[in-house]
Amino acid sequence: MKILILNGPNLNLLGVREPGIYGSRTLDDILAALAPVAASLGVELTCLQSNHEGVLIDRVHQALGEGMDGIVINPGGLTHTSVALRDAIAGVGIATVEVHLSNIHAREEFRRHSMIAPVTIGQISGFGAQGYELALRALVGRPN
Ligand code: CA2
Repeated sequence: MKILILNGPNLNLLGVREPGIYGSRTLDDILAALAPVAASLGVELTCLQSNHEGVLIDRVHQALGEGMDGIVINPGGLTHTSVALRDAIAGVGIATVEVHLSNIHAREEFRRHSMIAPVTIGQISGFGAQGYELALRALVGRPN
């Protein structure tokens, strides 16, 4: 299986600022910890973080041509605003799991709504870095 791990705007700041909300691990730390899990599941990971909506959308489109089997995405703030990213995920039809480090349903009102969730197979929110591993296992283990 080939799975794309996408991280959206500002997630490059993980571990550098706001450790109280998002933890003290950097995105590189989180992705490095995911590598042995992926290997044990026989999954090939491709990872991208971008602060640009269009770059994320282009990467989702590219995933279709590459025959990706699934996408794990933390869309960052685009979660709550991006019709375009939602349309891209719906358009390619690749099974996608949405991940959030924090519990978006326990935070400000504007974070409680996700534009992305309705076009995913599920959302994992509030389990910190472990959420990426849970998402990976959910994609690999999902019934066809
Ligand atoms: O909880 C999550 O994973 C979020 O996707 C993180 C986004 C936020 O807009 C979503 O509502 C929930 C923010 C990512 C920004 O991460 C930072 C990390 C360190 C310092 C500043 C921002």
